[in-house]
Amino acid sequence: MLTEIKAKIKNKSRLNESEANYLFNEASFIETAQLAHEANKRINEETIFYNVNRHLNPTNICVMSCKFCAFAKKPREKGAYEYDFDEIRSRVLKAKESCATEIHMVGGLHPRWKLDHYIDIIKLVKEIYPTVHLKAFTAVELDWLARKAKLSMEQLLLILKENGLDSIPGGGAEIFSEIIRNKITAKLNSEKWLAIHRTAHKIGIRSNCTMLYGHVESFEDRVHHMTQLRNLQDETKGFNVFIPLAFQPHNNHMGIKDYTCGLDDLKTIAIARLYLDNFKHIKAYWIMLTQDIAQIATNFGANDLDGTVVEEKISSMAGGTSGGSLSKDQIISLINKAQKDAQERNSIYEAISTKKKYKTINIQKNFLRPNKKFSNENINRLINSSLVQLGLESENIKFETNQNDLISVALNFEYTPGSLDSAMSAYTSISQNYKYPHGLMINLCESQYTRSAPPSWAKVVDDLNTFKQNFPNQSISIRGLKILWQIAQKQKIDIKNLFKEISQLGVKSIESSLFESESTLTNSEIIDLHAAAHQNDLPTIAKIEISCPPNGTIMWDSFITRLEIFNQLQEQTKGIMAYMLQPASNSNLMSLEYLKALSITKILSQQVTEIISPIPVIPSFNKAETMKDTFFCSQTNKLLPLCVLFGSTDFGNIKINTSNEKDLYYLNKAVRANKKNFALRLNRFMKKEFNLFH
Ligand code: V47
Repeated sequence: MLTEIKAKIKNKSRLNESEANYLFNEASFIETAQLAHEANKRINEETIFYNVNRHLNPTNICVMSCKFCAFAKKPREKGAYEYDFDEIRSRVLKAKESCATEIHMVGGLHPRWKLDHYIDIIKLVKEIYPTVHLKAFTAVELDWLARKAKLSMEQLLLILKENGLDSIPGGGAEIFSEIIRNKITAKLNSEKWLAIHRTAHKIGIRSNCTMLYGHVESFEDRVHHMTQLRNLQDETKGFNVFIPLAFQPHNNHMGIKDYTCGLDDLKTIAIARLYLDNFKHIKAYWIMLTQDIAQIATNFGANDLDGTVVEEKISSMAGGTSGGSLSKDQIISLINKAQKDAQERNSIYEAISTKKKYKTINIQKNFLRPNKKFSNENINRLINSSLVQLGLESENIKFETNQNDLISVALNFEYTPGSLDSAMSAYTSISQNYKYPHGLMINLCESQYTRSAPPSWAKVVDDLNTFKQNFPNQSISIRGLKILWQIAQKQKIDIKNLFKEISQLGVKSIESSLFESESTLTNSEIIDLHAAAHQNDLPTIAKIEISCPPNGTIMWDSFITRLEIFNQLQEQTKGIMAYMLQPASNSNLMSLEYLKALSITKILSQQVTEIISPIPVIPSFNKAETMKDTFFCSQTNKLLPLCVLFGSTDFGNIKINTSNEKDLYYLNKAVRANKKNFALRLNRFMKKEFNLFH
């Protein structure tokens, strides 16, 4: 069916519901994304819109009790508020000072506020800031106001328009399938929602439209929802933009613990771009998606990021982790780093102010690359390719090994030299009850966050011997490649002899630690280190750090150099089991850049077929993790499923010293979202398929 869909898109013919359902359920996601990206470029070229806006929510007091909502409060409930005119005035003044072009104003269905009160608010806004565009009142609020004032919708809208209302936001649409809608809200039905927008369009008020997804609806429900919007748009042409809203699961009554995963977010945006052929604009609302996913979405069909927002309540009260505000410069940078031009717009999508063009990146011509294997042209082509193009290229590379559809993780008991006795007894009790195959990892890095002085080598050897005697069949690995190098220097022994000793002790493999920076090692030092291990039958995991200064782009030169020298070593020794990609410490790396590095690694290094993305343990990727005790919106949920799409085959190591059910749950979810199989990685990167949750 994809061939027919491709042909239809090419001929600009409309997709039907079953084709959209096919895209959700069965089509290759990366091919769908490519189609959406191309369609978007045809419609909007390389331009991504943003606006300078400010949210204003005059009250959260609401007579409705929508299950998904964390914003609404009952009049005497803790946290209920209503702004007086002074409060509103000061917020509008702030909007004016910050040159916001739009105020987005919505609130609860207040039991006592009458139409006159709302009109006074509108008048106040326009009195203070006459040129601002006032986008206000969802269809739900409008319905409530009209009923209270005993006016027809048309009468109400004309009054509001006369007093300063400029357009209507897209809220309250939720999901149009009545069965699902009735499960999550008792607010106006879908027919009424559509009728209100139809009326608005008829009298010249433009509006936006949304879809709340990621709760209890199915893909079919999403397609059905978009069909209704597409039909109305055919009729009126009054919608500015379509905005899919990712469900935020906290502080509400849906009983859902998960945020939407990155793959689902992008799929929804890409399919919306393809299906809604009569919409010029698709918004990736960064507040609900996270900045990282919204940025990626600019390469998957979206052409608008919404705005600076400043004070957001609806999403943040429901557990949104993106923070409520972005400066204009930050939005521009997000867009430019996604290789798109940033264009400020007004509320009806007219361009205002100058466009900020993105700049092509080039590796430095004079950068010293010792084994210059790839041509500069080839590298420049790759680093300037769109993310979706890289995804497609890397997906088309298939390796002969049958391990590639198995996405793995290694489970290890980790021992950091120190208190051997307590570790031995902990290990004995954990491993006796532990239900999955696992290994033993001697972790030479004292703590995850600090680098330590090298431990005494004699002590490490003693500890290793003790473990070996007590657990003769257990597979033992060592983590801390650079520390081994430091140990060899301190002991004044040849690193080769050190590895020989390690090998004789029965250790099976060596890997770098996430927390030791290898950028201080020269290229020849790092190669000597790996080569010495390989010579002693110790395969290694080679770490490649991605450096990205704040406000800069990835330092591709050093990244590519490491890749080239490792690839060359691999041709000689075949000792590298996998590459592990990690942001260098203090790097300000966005998900989009990480994914680019991932697929470029796969494209350029076909001698190493396993690529590790240790997302769950990378602290800089998990800053947003605010709700540790419940489920969380960290990159483990958002980014990890995308890593699989862009070439990752393994998620690194999970410690079994403490409970890791939550990690395993997310890892498994990331694999299944990609329709791949989950495996445990055993000794020397052998994978064993594993069904975690039957
Ligand atoms: O209607 C409520 C949604 C909407 C949650 O028109 C939730 O430009 C996720 O419509 N998780 C209001 N979503 C926000 C809205 C909007 C936002 C940005 C731009 C525009 C625009 C419109 O927020 C509600 C509801 O669908 N919502 N609770 C929640 N827990």
